[in-house]
Amino acid sequence: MPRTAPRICPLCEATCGLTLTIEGTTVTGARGDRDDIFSRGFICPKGASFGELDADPDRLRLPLVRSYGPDGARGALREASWQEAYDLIAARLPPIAAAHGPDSVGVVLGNPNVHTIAGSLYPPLLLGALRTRNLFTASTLDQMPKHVSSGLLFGDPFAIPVPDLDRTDHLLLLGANPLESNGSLCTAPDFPGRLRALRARGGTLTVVDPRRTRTALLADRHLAVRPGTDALLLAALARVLFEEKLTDPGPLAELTEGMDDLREAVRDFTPEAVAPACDLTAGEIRTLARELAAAPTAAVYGRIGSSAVEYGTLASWLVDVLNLLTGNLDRPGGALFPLSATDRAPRPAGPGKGFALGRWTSRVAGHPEAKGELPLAALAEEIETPGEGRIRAVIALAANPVLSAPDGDRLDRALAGLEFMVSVDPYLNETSRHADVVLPPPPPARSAHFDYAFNGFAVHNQVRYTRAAVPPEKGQPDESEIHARLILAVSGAHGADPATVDDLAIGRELARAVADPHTPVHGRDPHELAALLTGESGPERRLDLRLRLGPYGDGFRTGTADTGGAAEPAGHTPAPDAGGPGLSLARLLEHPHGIDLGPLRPRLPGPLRTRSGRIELLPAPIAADLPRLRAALADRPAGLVLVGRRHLRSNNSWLHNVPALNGGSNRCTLQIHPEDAARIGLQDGALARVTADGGALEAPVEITDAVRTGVVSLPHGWGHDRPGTRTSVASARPGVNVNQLLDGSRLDPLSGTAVLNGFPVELAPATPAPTGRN
Ligand SMILES: Nc1nc2c(c(=O)[nH]1)N[C@H]1C(S)=C(S)[C@@H](COP(=O)(O)OP(=O)(O)OC[C@H]3O[C@@H](n4cnc5c(=O)[nH]c(N)nc54)[C@H](O)[C@@H]3O)O[C@H]1N2
Ligand SMILES: Nc1nc2c(c(=O)[nH]1)N[C@H]1C(S)=C(S)[C@@H](COP(=O)(O)OP(=O)(O)OC[C@H]3O[C@@H](n4cnc5c(=O)[nH]c(N)nc54)[C@H](O)[C@@H]3O)O[C@H]1N2
Ligand code: SF4
Ligand SMILES: [Mo]
Repeated sequence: MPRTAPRICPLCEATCGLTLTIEGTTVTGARGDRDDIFSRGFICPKGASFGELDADPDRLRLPLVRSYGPDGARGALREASWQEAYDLIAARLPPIAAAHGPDSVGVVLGNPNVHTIAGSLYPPLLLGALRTRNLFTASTLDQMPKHVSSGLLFGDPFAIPVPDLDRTDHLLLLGANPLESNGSLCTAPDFPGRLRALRARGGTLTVVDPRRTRTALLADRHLAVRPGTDALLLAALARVLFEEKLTDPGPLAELTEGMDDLREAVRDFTPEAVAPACDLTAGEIRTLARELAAAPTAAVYGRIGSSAVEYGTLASWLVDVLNLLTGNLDRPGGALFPLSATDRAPRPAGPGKGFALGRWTSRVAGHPEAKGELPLAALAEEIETPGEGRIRAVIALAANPVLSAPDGDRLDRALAGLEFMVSVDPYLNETSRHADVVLPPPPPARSAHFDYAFNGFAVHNQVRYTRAAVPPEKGQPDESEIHARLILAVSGAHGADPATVDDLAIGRELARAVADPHTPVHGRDPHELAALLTGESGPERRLDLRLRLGPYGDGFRTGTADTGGAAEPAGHTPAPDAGGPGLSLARLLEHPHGIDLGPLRPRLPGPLRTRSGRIELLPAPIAADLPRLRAALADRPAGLVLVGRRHLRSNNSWLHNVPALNGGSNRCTLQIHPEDAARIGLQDGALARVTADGGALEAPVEITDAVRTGVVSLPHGWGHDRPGTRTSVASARPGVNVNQLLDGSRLDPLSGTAVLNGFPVELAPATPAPTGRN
């Protein structure tokens, strides 16, 4: 008899609720959960393929460990028991750190960590155990510019305002294509529907993108900007607002410092000055600024195409500067700070610790750290370059940097030369094939799901939790246990009960909470509180703890669990004890389709952690980077530049092994405008040779006027043609790795983020073009 079970989709940031159909232990179907309080039945083709992904025969079921020759030479990978796998880690990794210091172990965290409970809860503990400064994550291929700009503006790199999609009158969207990506740093199931609703209620949508994307087709206005120039455009918008006296920060004026300096800083960026560089007209820019100021409410929102670019931090900063200047920061219909159920409960406003950049630098190139991370683009050189502090071992959690980061060939060689490597990954792929131990997490149906990360970027406050829909296979640990045992193995406690890791984490969090006068548990006994936690597992107890101490939590007060009052976060009411939803794990489990915590509300000054306790509009590192942008006013590159793109049926590098998602229009083609194709002599479907400063590749040409002239586009995540992987479907249609065109030297300097969009390329027909035609 088939049964159904709810499961939040882990495949993108939209976090849709799915209803899985399960026969025995097999997922035979997935549809949108109409009762989900947030996604209301929305689903996309990836979510619909959940069963196929879950049952992928290439997925690893058992750990792989490497055999070594008598001389210690690295041999092949073979299946092994979990015990053998952890034993090998415990035997090999700690001695490397002991002999060469903590920095000799590098940690790489990939994107799926933000989609799993394990990836949200355990990496901080792993890093604490290792004490390495060599941390590299997908953020430096993605949103690090936003963390840096938020850190500088608001004092907290996680204080990221999200556009109030459902209430705004005017959305200016730059470098995002939510009709394919379903949104990012803006968790909104059915983003397309929400954009259509914006249009339907008379709102305005402007899309800035060098490609006429499906999102652009939905817009009132599409500006096909020249790639990499969004910061110029945004600076010009600010310039117009000042010049035409259209700035009106409202109540935030009191809370802001640096307004006069900001006005001076953008003075040179007149629409006339930036227009030629952006390839827009000054009139278009002025109109945009006036409309932004005139709209009853408006939100500016920028994502990957304005982030993983040359001036990514400046563009990310200007997005919020514009929201503030137009009075839209922290007001309904504008851009607001979400308050998730596992955030720290709001506390009294006041000066904070602030945000510092460059507290240390990378060993080889001297890149400054940002948010405790070094640029992923610098990983290969940190492994290859001899000397003290060289990375000799790597732990990669849910990461495939050989495809996702610049110059995968070099990284490929570097990883092959490591003394030891561990991957926690369900696939034997381009990166994990270098590991000495691969630890595979169970398929998603067998994992519980909670969105620690994305609830904090959601357009509506809500909370949902789904337990594993299918029980684990005998002997298969869940990913949290894998992480916990890995932590024990690297920290000299190999073999201890993995629950000790959770107990330690709970003990630490409770000790902090009871010592903090702003928590409801101040002064209470942490042991008594720990004993009150419920849940079937360590990670569930940890979730219970976060929920109960969070802004909507029951605060471990007895008798509050049944108040049933409105979902009012504690910190928003004058008296935090006045009630609230009284969240706890037990309470959440009573609501399998989630609990609505209400629309986003103004929260400032609450989120501010700057040293001044105010919004610091023109932080020094930003001011110091502006001359670089000023120099770009003179840029008029004549050649072609390359930008990326996403497809609805893709997910970075790792969904190409699901047959239903690989094929059709989801192809690794080089999109080029007909005029450019004709000039270079490229034929549709023929191979083009693409050359850039990092290398060359050949890709099939797709001629389309959806991409503007002067720009070509290749998607990332392809290039599945390396030996030694086990991804049969992906390997049969490998595509090419766009990141092979990069050598890792192009970075946004403040954030260390790789410039993945808007870098120069040269094109030629891969085979001599037939003459006498066209
Ligand atoms: N040129 C170009 N390059 C880009 C981008 C671009 O736009 N253009 N985008 C960048 C962005 S935004 C990102 S986020 C990065 C992503 O970069 P990565 O995080 O390195 O890449 P992913 O393809 O997301 O793969 C992550 C790995 O996680 C594994 N995995 C999947 N599910 C799980 C799980 O539940 N647990 C564990 N342990 N592992 C799992 C997959 O098998 C895969 O090996 O790529 C970046 N690279
Ligand atoms: N289907 C699917 N969904 C995904 C992913 C996926 O791989 N596939 N990946 C997930 C991840 S990790 C992330 S970070 C998000 C990203 O989510 P989005 O930021 O929405 O990513 P994209 O769809 O790549 O859209 C970026 C757009 O920027 C444009 N662009 C490129 N360069 C420039 C520029 O210089 N200026 C401007 N204005 N635009 C530019 C590109 O043409 C592209 O349309 O998507 C997530 N969701
Ligand atoms: S939009 Fe994202 S979360 Fe929703 S079903 Fe598709 S992949 Fe899953
Ligand atoms: Mo990403």
